[in-house]
Amino acid sequence: MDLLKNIVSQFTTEGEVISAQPFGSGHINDSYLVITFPESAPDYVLQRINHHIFNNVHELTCNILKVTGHIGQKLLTMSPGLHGFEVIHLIGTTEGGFYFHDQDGNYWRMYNHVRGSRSYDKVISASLASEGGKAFGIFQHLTSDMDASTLFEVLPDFHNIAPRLAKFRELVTDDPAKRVNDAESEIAFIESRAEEMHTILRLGELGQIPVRVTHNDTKFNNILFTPDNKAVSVVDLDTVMPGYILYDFGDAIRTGASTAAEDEADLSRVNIDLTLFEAYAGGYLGIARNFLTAIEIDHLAFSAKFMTYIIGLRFLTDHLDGDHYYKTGFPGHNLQRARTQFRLLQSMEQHFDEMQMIIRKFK
Ligand code: GN1
Ligand code: MG
Repeated sequence: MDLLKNIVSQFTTEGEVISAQPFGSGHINDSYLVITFPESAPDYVLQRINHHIFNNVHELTCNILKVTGHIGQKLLTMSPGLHGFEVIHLIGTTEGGFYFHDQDGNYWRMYNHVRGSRSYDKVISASLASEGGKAFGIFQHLTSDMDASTLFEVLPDFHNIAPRLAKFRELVTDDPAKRVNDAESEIAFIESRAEEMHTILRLGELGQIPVRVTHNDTKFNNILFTPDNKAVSVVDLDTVMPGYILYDFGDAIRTGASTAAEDEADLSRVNIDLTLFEAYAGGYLGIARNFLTAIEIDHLAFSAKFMTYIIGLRFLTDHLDGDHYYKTGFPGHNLQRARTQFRLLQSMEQHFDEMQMIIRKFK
């Protein structure tokens, strides 16, 4: 706590810190909710950025400032706040920057905490899913007039299937952690769908889908809700970069329209929930159909399969590599996460025609 208090004192915060507790369920950065006194002072989210993964904290911060500045400006000048939407903002340091580099080499930054807001690891109702869809629809709408090329590519090729598969195949060959034998069926699962999963990459290479400002980590728990479950903001802006909109839709469905958690061990509980899918898609397209192209809309259902595949691939890759990338809670956690993704993907495959029909309804 003293360490964290000392870090907080590097930022231009209001009030006195009364607690700083681990916050959220991210797999990469360490986050703390900082509560201050008096109650009228804002609360904050303090984060230690994983600089082994995000190795250009300066450019990453510039991206966040650009995007939050752009959205903040638009919210000020637009019809009285789009559905009450807010944008989070970085807190300045006493030195005039937006991150603090400590003596041990750690990078820290702070955001305001949206008062009274909460997130959901599990979607509890169709209306929550619909609100979530609206939130990312609004985020993308408000950034749709930004020039994506002004943003730095923080994690190059983040959702690019070709280098992800190449790295995976290299590990299958080298087998550094001696785990290939026990993952044969998962490896075969990846290979059996590898060809189909180049679809979005090819559309991009042919110029058939535009590069836009995208969030790239649209897990459902990155959406903030008010106490009465209205979506109020989106968080986790580290991976905001140029990208394809399909990635953002797909990852939200992977996490927001599944009947189970990302690492559910009982695979019989893992399915696509078409009611949640329809609700999210309806909330999202209610806003996004105004700026998406027909080709983008036609691939939304596929994007859910794609993101479930590529995230499963990344979990499996990290498992074969010996668990260096994601935080894990127990041995074999990454393999379990991968299996859950593959089961969810199979369920989407079984219901793919229905998913397509649902999207068509909102077109
Ligand atoms: C990581 O840390 P978190 O939960 O925000 C990952 C995402 C994955 C996600 C899977 C920078 O996000 O790409 O979708 O785990 N972020 C990074 O749960 O790799
Ligand atoms: Mg993230």
